[in-house]
Amino acid sequence: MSRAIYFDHDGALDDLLSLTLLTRYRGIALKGVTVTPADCLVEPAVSATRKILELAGAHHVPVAEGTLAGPNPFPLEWRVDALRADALPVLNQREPRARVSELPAHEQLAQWLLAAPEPVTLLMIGPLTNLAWCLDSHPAVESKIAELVFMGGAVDVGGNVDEPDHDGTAEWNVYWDPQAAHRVFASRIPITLFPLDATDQVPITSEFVRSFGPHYGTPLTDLAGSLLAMTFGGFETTGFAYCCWDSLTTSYLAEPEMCEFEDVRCEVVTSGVSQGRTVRSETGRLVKCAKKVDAQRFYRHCLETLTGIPEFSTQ
Ligand code: AGV
Ligand code: CA
Repeated sequence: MSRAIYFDHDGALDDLLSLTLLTRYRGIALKGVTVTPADCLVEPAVSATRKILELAGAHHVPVAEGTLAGPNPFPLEWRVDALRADALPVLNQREPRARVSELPAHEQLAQWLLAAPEPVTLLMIGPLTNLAWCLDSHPAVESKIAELVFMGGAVDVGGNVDEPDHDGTAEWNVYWDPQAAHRVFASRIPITLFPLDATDQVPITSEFVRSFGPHYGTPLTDLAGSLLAMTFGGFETTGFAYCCWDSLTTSYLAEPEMCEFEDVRCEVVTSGVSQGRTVRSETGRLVKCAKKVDAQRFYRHCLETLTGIPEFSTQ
């Protein structure tokens, strides 16, 4: 029996790589994808999502476009990456068939969850806006989620928000809509968190990207290698390395032993110069927090998943 997954992403290069991985995992039934208009231009992000599903033979998976926005927009320089991904030749070999929902993402997500026969896994690798709306508008959604796997936060390390009037302690997915994260943390949904504490350990290195070269010619490895190559240049221009934030989080669904976890009590700061910070607090809610990663094993996992060659060694 495969496990039902609903997936919400926000269209960055790492999100699209995550979708590509997800389509390859055995034992997982991807039931629906929602796109949050956060770290992307939503139209090309939805388009690229449908094209990836087409390329992966998963055009039966429906997609819903998000319309709810948080208060702190992402830099436009990052959001345009979705245009570049959507234009990649490997994604434009034929028309994508995946259906786009008539409902906006938040309403569609609620409908999917309410209709689920058993509690499901929800993977969210962008802000939590859609889920927060579901919890407020359809309280019965809460008991339909067996586990929320979320990329976000920075617990014992610095954040990645570099904006005026902010102290830099927050991670972007929480910062985009701090109130939404606060709402989800106030629920009783079990949360498995992949904060920067863990994802800082898997930067997109030149070695990792080049390891896709020998597999050139198979569509999914070509796609993944291209998405990864497009992340380069960030460190040189901003001082922040692009990491496998979302793809590490996604890989947890296939290989949960790749990380070590700590049960942490924390809360979300919703206003002021630290808004979006996830801070340890004795009165905070318990989350299962990824802290240590076997980075080499993760890089190998990506290559093996996408090439279909088990035990492939990057040497
Ligand atoms: O904070 C990490 C989140 C992840 O979900 N995103 C990127 C991943 O999709 C925001 C982000 C932080 N730094 C970035 C980001 C950067 N340098 N470029 C693009 N997005
Ligand atoms: Ca993301």
